[in-house]
Order: sequence, then C-alpha cells, then structure tokens
Amino acid sequence: MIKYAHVQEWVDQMAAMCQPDDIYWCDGSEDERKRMTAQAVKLGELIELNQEKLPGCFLHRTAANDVARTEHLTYICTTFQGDAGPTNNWMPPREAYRKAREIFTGSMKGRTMYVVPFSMGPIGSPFSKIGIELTDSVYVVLNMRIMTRMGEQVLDALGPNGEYTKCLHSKADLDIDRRLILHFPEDNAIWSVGSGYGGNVLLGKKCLALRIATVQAQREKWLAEHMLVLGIEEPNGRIQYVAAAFPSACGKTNLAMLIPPQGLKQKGYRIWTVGDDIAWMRLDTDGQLWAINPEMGFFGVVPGTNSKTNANAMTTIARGTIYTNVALKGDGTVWWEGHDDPPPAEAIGWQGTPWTPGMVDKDGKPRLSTHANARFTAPLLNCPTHSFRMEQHHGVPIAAIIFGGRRATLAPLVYESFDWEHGVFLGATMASERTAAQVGALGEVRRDPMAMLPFCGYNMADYFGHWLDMGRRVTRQPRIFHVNWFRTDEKGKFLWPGYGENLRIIEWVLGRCRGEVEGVKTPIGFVPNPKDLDMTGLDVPADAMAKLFAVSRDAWQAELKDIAGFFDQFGTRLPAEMWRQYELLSARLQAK
Ligand code: GTP
Ligand code: SPV
Ligand code: MN
Repeated sequence: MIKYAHVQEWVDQMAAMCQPDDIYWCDGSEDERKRMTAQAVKLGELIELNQEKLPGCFLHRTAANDVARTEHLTYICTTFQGDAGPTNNWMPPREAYRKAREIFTGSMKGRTMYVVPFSMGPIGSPFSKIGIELTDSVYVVLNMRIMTRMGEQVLDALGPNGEYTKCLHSKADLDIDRRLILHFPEDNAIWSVGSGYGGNVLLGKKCLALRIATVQAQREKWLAEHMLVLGIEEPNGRIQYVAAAFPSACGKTNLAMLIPPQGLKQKGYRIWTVGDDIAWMRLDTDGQLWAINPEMGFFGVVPGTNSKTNANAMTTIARGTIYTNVALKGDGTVWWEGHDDPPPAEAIGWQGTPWTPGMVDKDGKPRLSTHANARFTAPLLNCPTHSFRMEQHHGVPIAAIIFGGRRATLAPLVYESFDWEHGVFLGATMASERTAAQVGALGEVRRDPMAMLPFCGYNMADYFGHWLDMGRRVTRQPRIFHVNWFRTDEKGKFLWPGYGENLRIIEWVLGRCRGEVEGVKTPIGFVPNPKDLDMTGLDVPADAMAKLFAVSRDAWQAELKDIAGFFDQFGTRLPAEMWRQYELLSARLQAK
C-alpha cells in the first residue's frame, strides 16, 4: 500500500501521542473484513447473529451513557468565536487541542490504531472529499467500511500532495466526563475522544460531511446539507429528484425508501433512493443544482422499522448489517419495538441483561428492549430501490427542496414558499420537537434551521447568507417547500398516515415544479387545493384534512415572536433579507 510521507508523518505524530501497541493500515479488502470481524467477535465488540437467518449480520452494544450524539460536548474550534456563531459550542483551537491531548495521551495503550482512508463521494470525483480516520475501535472500522468508500484505492486517489481531513478518534475510557467531539475547520481536522456512538465517531458522517464540509462548501460555493435525496420515475421514463431536510429521527430514511401506496400503484411510479441523510449539492454549468450522496451506507433508526412502515429498509437490513443497541432473541435474531413480529417471551435487552415484555424500570416507566436511538448500519446497495446513479460523479439534478419538522401544531402538511428568498426563510425558521437522536429533553420544540442546528460548522447567520447567495447563482432554481407529517389532533393522534402516503404530497410538489397545478395562497405560502391531491384509496376525513392545512394567524403571530428571539442572537451578522422576510410575513399575517 502507498504510504505517502505527508500521511505517514501525521500518523506517526498521532501514534506518539496515543501510544497504540501497533498500527494497521486498512486496505478495504474482503479478506480484511473477515479478519476484523472475527477479531471484533473475539474482543466482544460484536456478537455474531444467526447467520442462516441474518447472513453477515452482527450486534453491537454501546455503553449506557453513549447512545446518541452529545451535542453539549461537540465544539467548533476556530480562532474567532464569531466564526462558530451563537448556535455552536466554541473553543479556541489551542485550548481544544490541549484539553483533548490530555485525554488522547496513552489512550490507545494495549490497542491497535487503525488507519482508515475513506472517500466521501465517488472515488476521484471532483465532488468528493477524502478523509483518513485513525481509530482504536474495530467497530468504527467495520462501520466506516459500510458507510464510506474505504481502503487502498482512496490513498491512490489522494496522491502524494492531496488534501484530506485528518480525523482522529479514540474510545479512550468511554467516560462521558472525558468526551469531546472537536472540529478544527481552519486545520481541516477532527478530534473525537471518549465515545463509541455513531454520529460521534464515524467521522466521515456528521463531522466531515456536514460540519467540516459546510465550511468548505461556503468557501467553494456549494451546499453540504442534512438531506435525503430521492428520485420519482414516471412510466414515461422521466425521473425527478427532490432533496429534503428533516431533523434527526424525523423521517428522512423513511421518505428516501418510500414505497408507493396502494391507491397510487396504477400510476406506475418507481422510486430511486439516492441518499437518506446527507446531500452535497453543486451548481453545474447548466445553471442547475446537482446532488450526490457522499455516503455508501445507511446509519438508520431501528425502532418503528417494519414491513409496513419501511419494507425496503427491512430488506436492506436482512444481510451484511451491524445492529447497535437492539434486543437479542434466543435464536440469534434481533427484535425491537415496532418490529413485525410480536414481542418475544424473553430476550436480552439492549443493555445486555434479560428482558421480558411489560418490564418496568424503578420509576415505573416501561423498560424497552431496544434503545429509542438504536441504529442499523447497512450497505446502500442492499436497498432494493438504490439509485443506479450512485457512482455518477455529478449526481442527480434537483427539482425541489423540501424542509420539514416534527410539529404537533402550527405547520400545515405542506406549503410552498413564494420564491427562493422566502424558501430560505422557511428553512431558517424551521423548528421541530426533539427526538432521541441526541442526548437531551424529548419533545421540546427547538429551532433547527434547515435541520442543521447541530451540524453547521460556521456561523449560522453566514450560512443563511450563503443560501441566499446560492439562490442568486442557480439559474434554474428548485422550488422550496415545507412539510409536516407529524401534525396531531386534540388527542395527540397523527392526522396524516405518513410513510408511503407521503408520495401524494411529493406528487403535488412535483406538479408545482412543472407549473401544472395552482396553489392556494395563504399568509405563509401556497397550500394545495384539496382537489389537486390524489387521494385514491386513502380515507382521511374532511375535518382532518382541514386541520392538516389550517393556518392559524394567532398561532403564527406567536411563532413570529419566537423567530424574532432566534434571529436576535445573530445581531447585525444576520442577512437583512431574513428580517425583510420576517416583516413581509408579519404584514401578510395582519392583512385581511
Ligand atoms: P436521522 O438518521 O436521525 O437523521 O433520522 P431520519 O430523518 O432519517 O429519521 P427516520 O426516517 O429514521 O425516522 C425516524 C422516526 O420518524 C421513526 O420513529 C419513524 O417511525 C418516524 N416517521 C418517519 N416517517 C414518518 C411519517 O411519515 N409519519 C409519521 N407519523 N412518522 C414517521
Ligand atoms: C442523526 O442524528 O441525524 C443521525 C445519526 O443521522 S448520527 O450519525 O449519529 O448523527
Ligand atoms: Mn441525520
């Protein structure tokens, strides 16, 4: 394997600090996967599942305090605090390196340091970025193999002087008080220590492909977003692609793998899954926005996944999958809340102790077999609907951008912005109820602009400015929409069936993009005229439909106040256009 001097020098420096027993350069071969898997089983990092029923599948359990991203321990480390902005934790680089160095020193004693070269995006594409992750976790290596294009060919593509993101990870002692997820955009480096949970440690994903990439994207004039990408093919062969940003655990994986509902079957749509979590979008010379998914796998939410909600995911995770924090059944298969099968009479719960249905914790709350943020790591190519454009260097052309949140009230099922600037305002003022994907209070509504609150690596005010700037550069602007699958009735029941039925809404979105359907103007944007939604085979009562599309001026007035508070924290750095949009919305809400 080629070991370029500039890479070797950095590896040596990091090894001198972490003091591993040995260093192993990963080549990405099949033989290597087998060896490392066997070793992970020996170390207890992986449990082999029933290979007849779940070929190539393994189970991993994390420490109980290490089950989700820890946003309060995640930092953007820039010379000036203003470059990280008010929505990020900030530390000056020198202090960050000093603090982390104390934890990294000697952290790999008795372990191997793996050198993992990976490419985000097709190897060699001008769209792609290379990273090298040093880690003492076999679990991380095996996950990175699934999630990225990993191995020797990446070093070949890097070349002797190539730029790459220096990613350093050590589990250290998995102590939450000695856990730090540090980003150094000025050095193109990431240091993560003290965790073994996906988003904290698979450094190609949120750390590189979002936090570091957003900084590069601003500089190089493209977009790095927390978005799924899917294609909708009509029987005449036309495929239109949409990109959609929903906060963590708010439906990206589900929408990306959508199966047309029974009632729309006769229309013959075919769905293509390009990506479920991250999109990198660039302008081409045709003035069009093109998107790639920089990943090669899914790191998806397990609970609630079944053949009714997401049959494609069920097929995807039936082989070659690493399950994290689910329940283990006696026959060596797995189970979770929301699985197709009824609860097993007994199982080993996600924490490794016996579990039986109906168990309660000390506080009387039901004890779940599976952690609410349990995940599967599965190859994208396992997905029956995976896009045939995965290796296409330019990706796919984007017709519509969709923002969405989890809001029990306020936001209609779908509405469309008046123009790009208003669309940026929709994204910038998104809010959503918190989920189990990050450590913290569940259910609380927080502002999560463009679903990027935890992932924007620079000042969010500048990020909004960048979105506005991109709009001026794209000559064929995608239309921008907002959706909310999660509106509830007075009893807290979802008003909209969701999942596959969401295609009905996507249909309207695409109809709008082609200029084929009229919208109904409201103060917040265009909503569908009910007659323009194809509801064949779906029975949603008229009063539920009315509630789904209701725009309450009073509720929106209250929302405006909250938006003002959110905008205020950016001071004069917030683009004036955002306040202009705010005033326009305010005026529309007051007009009769
Ligand atoms: P990350 O991987 O954390 O970025 O999340 P994601 O956006 O990919 O989330 P995912 O698709 O895994 O959705 C997670 C949760 O949303 C699960 O509890 C799903 O059951 C629920 N969900 C997804 N789509 C819908 C929908 O259309 N309606 C309703 N009611 N729930 C949905
Ligand atoms: C998310 O939390 O948005 C995820 C899972 O997609 S993680 O990779 O852990 O960030
Ligand atoms: Mn995500």
